[in-house]
Amino acid sequence: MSLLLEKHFIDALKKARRIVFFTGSGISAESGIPTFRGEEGLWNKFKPEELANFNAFIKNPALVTDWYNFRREIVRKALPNPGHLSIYEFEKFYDVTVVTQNVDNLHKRAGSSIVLELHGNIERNFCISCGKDAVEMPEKDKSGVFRCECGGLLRPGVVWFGENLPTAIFDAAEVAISKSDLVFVVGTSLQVYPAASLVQFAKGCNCYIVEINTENTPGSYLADQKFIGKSGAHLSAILEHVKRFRG
Ligand code: BV8
Ligand code: ZN
Repeated sequence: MSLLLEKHFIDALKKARRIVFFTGSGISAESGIPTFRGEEGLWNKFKPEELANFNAFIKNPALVTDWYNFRREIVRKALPNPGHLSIYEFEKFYDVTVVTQNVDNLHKRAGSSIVLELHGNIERNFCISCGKDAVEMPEKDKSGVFRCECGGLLRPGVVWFGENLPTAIFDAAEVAISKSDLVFVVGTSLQVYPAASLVQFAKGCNCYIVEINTENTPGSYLADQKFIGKSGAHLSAILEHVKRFRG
């Protein structure tokens, strides 16, 4: 796809040294991973309150365990798409930091060097009693849950609603944004806080903000440049421009 870029956007790309890509589940949609709030979204069948929180897990560990197993299977079969791969290729021309709300590992699998996972990683599991990470996932026990050697319940290493984000990761995201010239906001509905507050923070740091999304979002008014459309095609097309003047 060829994409006409506004002069101010080209100038910003030419001047930039550091870029942050702030991504949400929309960037993984083209890898076949359902988003959270779209029509086929994960939250449509269940409400976040019902599943992605600690109390739901304690109340019904087998149901929550099955939901994450179902999603892990989808993630394992998924491949990084042109959106993830373009972000990796941007590293040839800029200092790049990826700040993602996604738990699907696809940025790392695409090769990105610095990936800050604000909401954890679905491939990680740890014990709620002794806190140890499970290296190998054991077989489910009779009640349909995974247990640690100590007998404690194993839970996914993701940040649930009502849980704090990992402070060091969130702080590192703010530092990366404060040092960056350009922030791409890709495939996120900006509904979930405090992650969504990073776009306002980027504005306060005078970053040039580029939003790529198939729809408008509550953060669109903050964007200096906005593309309505799929992230895979748009990021690849913008990368082609960069190759022309930086290649
Ligand atoms: C917390 C891991 C402190 C689990 C997830 C204000 C301040 C602080 C907190 C709050 C606040 N207001 C409300 C809260 C509470 C809550 C919250 O934000 N609720 C929302 C729903 C209102 N926040 C929290 O609980 C956070 N913790 O605040 O701690 C605290 C402590 C105690 C008590 C109170 C507060 C924790 C939030 C983390 C939750 N965990 N994930 C799991 O995955 O199972 S969030 C989940 O939503 C995913 O991580 C997901 O990434 C994230 C955000 O969603 P998006 O990524 O944006 O996905 P979505 O489907 O919404 O949008 C996709 C977009 O892509 C769409 O715009 C679509 O148009 C676009 N798109 C689709 N296809 C494409 C595309 N774009 C481009 N190309 C395409 N092809
Ligand atoms: Zn344990």
